[in-house]
Amino acid sequence: AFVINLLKHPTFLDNTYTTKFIDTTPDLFKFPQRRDRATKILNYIADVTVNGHPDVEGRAELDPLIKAPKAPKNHADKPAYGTRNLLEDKGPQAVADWMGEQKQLLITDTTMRDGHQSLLATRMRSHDMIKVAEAYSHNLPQLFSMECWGGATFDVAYRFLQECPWQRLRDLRRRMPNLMTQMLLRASNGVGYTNYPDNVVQEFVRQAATSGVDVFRVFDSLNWVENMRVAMDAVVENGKVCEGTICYTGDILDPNRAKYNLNYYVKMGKELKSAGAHVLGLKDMAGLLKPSAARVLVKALKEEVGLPIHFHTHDTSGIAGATILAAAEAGVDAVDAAMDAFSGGTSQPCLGSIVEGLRHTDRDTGLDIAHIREINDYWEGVRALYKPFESGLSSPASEVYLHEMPGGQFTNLKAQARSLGLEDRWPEVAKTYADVNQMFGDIVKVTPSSKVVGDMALMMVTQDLTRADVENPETEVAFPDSVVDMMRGNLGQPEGGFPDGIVSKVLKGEKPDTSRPGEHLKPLDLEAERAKLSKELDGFKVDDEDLNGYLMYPKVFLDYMGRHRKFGPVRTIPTKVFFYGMNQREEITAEIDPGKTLEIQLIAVGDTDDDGQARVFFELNGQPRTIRVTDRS
Ligand code: BTN
Ligand code: 3PY
Ligand code: ZN
Repeated sequence: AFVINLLKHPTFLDNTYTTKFIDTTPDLFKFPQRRDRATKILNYIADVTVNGHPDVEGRAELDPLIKAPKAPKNHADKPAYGTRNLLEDKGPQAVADWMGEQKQLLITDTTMRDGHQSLLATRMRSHDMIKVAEAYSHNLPQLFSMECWGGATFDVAYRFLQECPWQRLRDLRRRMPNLMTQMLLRASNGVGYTNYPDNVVQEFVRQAATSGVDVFRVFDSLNWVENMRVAMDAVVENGKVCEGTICYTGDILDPNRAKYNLNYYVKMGKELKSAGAHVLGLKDMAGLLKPSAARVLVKALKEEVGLPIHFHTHDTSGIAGATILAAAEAGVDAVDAAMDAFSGGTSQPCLGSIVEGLRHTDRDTGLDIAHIREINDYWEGVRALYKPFESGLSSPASEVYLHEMPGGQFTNLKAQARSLGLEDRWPEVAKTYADVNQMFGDIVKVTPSSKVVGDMALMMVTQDLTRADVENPETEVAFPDSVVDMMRGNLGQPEGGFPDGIVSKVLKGEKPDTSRPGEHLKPLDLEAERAKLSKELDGFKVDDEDLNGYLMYPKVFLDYMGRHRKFGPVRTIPTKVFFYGMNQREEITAEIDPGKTLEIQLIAVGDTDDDGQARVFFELNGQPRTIRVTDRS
């Protein structure tokens, strides 16, 4: 039972695990705090200074002399005309047509989404993104898009960073008016881990488009196009770029993996085109597409589907750069890369090196390498601030061809295995993950289906069960809830369906529902949900962004609101202070509204008195302020 509970814990949901469980504090939102925002922020800083932050406790320490990095200067008077301007002027089809006409390889920068999701357990704060956004818009206006939203970033923002993901989106959008923003959307799973009612997905897309997303990369975790239509239609209806996406798994060149052969991908590409995709996404979430396979696949998709192709991969194996160059030779239109300091390993290949690799060829990207270096210097400084969240993977891993784990899951699952005492048995976990995949019928593994396979593999290794044991009708097996849920059909259907044998063993004879989950999930009464939420928050006026956050993650959102009432807009303080508090005599600023800046200096931390209260002395805008906090240290 212990194992099963652990697997259900939210910190193990996906890429978000780091070190230990954090007690959420549901009682906070029952006591509305009426203090002003400055006082709330001082309370937060005092608390972290005295008690530390649970998320970084016991983890690698920062360099004591570390400084907040500074963003480079703008090298133009104003942002040059970019893809976002084209989208605004002429619409999404014009963007797709333009892509197809370009000779240069178009580049999406993933640093603000998949880069840190894959390398730093998704912990990058908005503060560190916003500071460099203007430099991007002025200095790299030729970028195709900035991937900066969706995937795991949505819930991690609320859950661990104590900030609103919608505000992040608006803040970035405003500072990069010429560049398209891009998000990763898990189709009917929204930015969550299970299928939502159709109207919730539609409402989420509408809000994301309104708050600032331009390109929606829509994928389904089982590659079931039927289950992508609601999300794709919503993107098209909102006038945004719909990147209907194939998730790549297996190996098209391997005759033993014939299920996912060239025909399979071409057929899916055509289905996505008929479903309204403007652009065809090719998402290699584990980094399995080998260079020679990329040549064949990209050429076939270009010729037979006829949409511009946007390729995404991960460098887990160490040869993804070669795959990108092969795809470029075969005519791929756009590729994803992460800025150097956030590239390699389970993240995307290195942006600067791809740009240089294509210099003086007919696919020259046109991006200024000196400007890239400057922005990258900034990112190097940012990465150092998040040292406690480093996964520690120090070299390429050809093992990925065995287990096929997505970039974001690989290091996460390793950390989970470690915390279950299975560190020495990692090779078994990797092999079992591959066995589970075969037992489930060889499925696409990407959030959320990858999490199901991971849960099952960890359960089997912990309980010393082999695939044969699980499949043996004589053996009693307690399956993880996520496995039961998937076999019931709640994530939809994989190519060829789940094997009957495993379905009946998991469901103990209960019949699965193989129809599209959205067909039997009743639409939610959104206004009733808004009223319910407002009531839970003592009459707080719930806007559409808040409502959408709550619909995706009810409990996470409520916990966030409770802490927000207590601590205020802590997204405005520097990252080092957010995780470590302040040193004596240190001074910071926090811009809580445009033009309204707090100047905060920590004067001293007093002794803790008999009733366990510590006094922390500040100067706030030059005025002395004393904050009392409970010393829990
Ligand atoms: C959580 O607790 O769910 C998320 C982490 C937020 C913790 C910070 S640390 C300083 C401050 N004091 C608390 O009790 N919580 C916040
Ligand atoms: C996500 O869904 O968050 C992913 O990054 C899948 O690759
Ligand atoms: Zn990815």
